[in-house]
Parts: sequence; C-alpha cells; structure tokens
Amino acid sequence: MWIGVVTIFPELFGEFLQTSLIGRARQSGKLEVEVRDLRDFTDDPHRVVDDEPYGGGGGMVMTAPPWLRAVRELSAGRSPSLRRVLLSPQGRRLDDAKVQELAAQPELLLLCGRYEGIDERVQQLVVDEEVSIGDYVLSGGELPAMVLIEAVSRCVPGVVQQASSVERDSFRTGLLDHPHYTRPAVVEGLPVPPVLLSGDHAAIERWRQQEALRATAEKRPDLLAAAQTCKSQDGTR
Ligand code: 4GX
Repeated sequence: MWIGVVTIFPELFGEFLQTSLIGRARQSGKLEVEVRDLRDFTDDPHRVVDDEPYGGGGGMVMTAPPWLRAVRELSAGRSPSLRRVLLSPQGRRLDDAKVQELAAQPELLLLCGRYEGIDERVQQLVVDEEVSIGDYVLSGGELPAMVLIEAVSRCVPGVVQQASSVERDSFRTGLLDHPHYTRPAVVEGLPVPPVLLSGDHAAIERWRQQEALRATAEKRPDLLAAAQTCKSQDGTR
C-alpha cells in the first residue's frame, strides 16, 4: 500500500515511520509512505502557505494554490482509485469500518491542515472525503494522519505478523478485548484467574469470551446494542 502525506511539519513523521510495526512494514515493502512538505509546492521565495480569512474574524487560512499543486503532483502517475483524504474535525468519524475500507485501497493521500483550516475550494477540487479522529480540537491534521496510518497499516496483509491477532482485535469481533495476564503469577496480592493456569484450552476460550462480553456490557453497552442490530439485520439473529 502507498500512503502520501502533505503537511507543513514533515519532521513530525520521522520517528513514527521508523518505529515498530510501521518501520518493519516499510522495510519489507508492504507499506510505502511518502511525506511531502506543503511549502515545497509554493512558488514564492518566502514559502508562505497561509493568509487572512476573507470576511475577517482573525486566525489564518491555508491558501489553495500550494495544496492544489501538491495534490495534483502527488496524484500524477498514481492509480485512478487514489483516495484523497482531508483530516478535519468536520469529517466523518473514523471507526473500524472506515479503517477497513481505507485499508482496501491501494493508495491514499492524506492532507494535514493547520490554522483555521484550508480554503474551501481545495476540498471542492481535490478532496474525496473528510475524516475526523474524534470530537475534540487539535492543532493540526498530523496526529490524525498518524492515527489513520497506524490503524490502516494493521489491516494490510502481512503487516501484523499474526493474522489471528488482527481478527481478534476489539471491534473486529464486535466486542472489547478480554483481560490479559502475564508473569508474575501474583502482583501485590492479586492472583491470575486460575482458569488461565489450568491448561484447559476450551475452558480458557470460554472464559475469555465471557470476560469480553462482561467488559463490553460494562464499559461500552452501545457496542453490544450495535452488534445486536447488525445480527438481526443480516438475518442470522
Ligand atoms: N480529527 N484538527 C485539522 C486544521 C484544519 C481544519 C479544517 C483542515 C480543515 C482533527 C480531528 C482536528 C484541528 C486537524 C484543525 N484542517 N482532525 N486542523 N479532531 O481537530 O481530524
């Protein structure tokens, strides 16, 4: 999978792209990430990318021309299915379904805005969809882009070594994860649930399923309700 990123802070992506799962996915060639500086697409010597808003009101707005150049230059020679995604609080909220949909694309181009946002005509001309990572305000689209890259990468075949761990991930099953334990067996007087030491794999599986259900009912009852609706809609009850 190829992911392009346009930002005025390309350095923010450095360590992130070299570390752990993403670093390995890039080294193995399963993932290619091309981060470009928006300022490289300006034509003035001061590399200015913002201006005052028409209508006043303070704050600054990113100007359209560098974005149009950047998106068009990075799109050239890419597949026609390239999805151009703007990260913004006005976008559709990112969830597991959207992550899987984006991961199924061979190519994504992520636009990371700053300030009050980007001239609206950029959206009209070169953006396919707007995605938000949640209802809170950040200072730029870079962290949202990293969130999206990390979530999407996990769905690219071969990126997560153990495919079963992706299938078991919360949300893929419709449930939250069950609790996890590792050594030592007792932590400040708290023991590991004995079933996990029993060696009875069927009993362990039942316990995990039951704990996943319990955790979901307690922490995210809305997920259980949604899973019920899905099941009754697809007719499997
Ligand atoms: N989920 N922000 C983007 C500037 C901006 C505004 C409008 C384009 C259009 C955010 C979020 C988020 C803050 C990133 C404003 N760029 N992005 N930035 N929550 O809060 O995605």
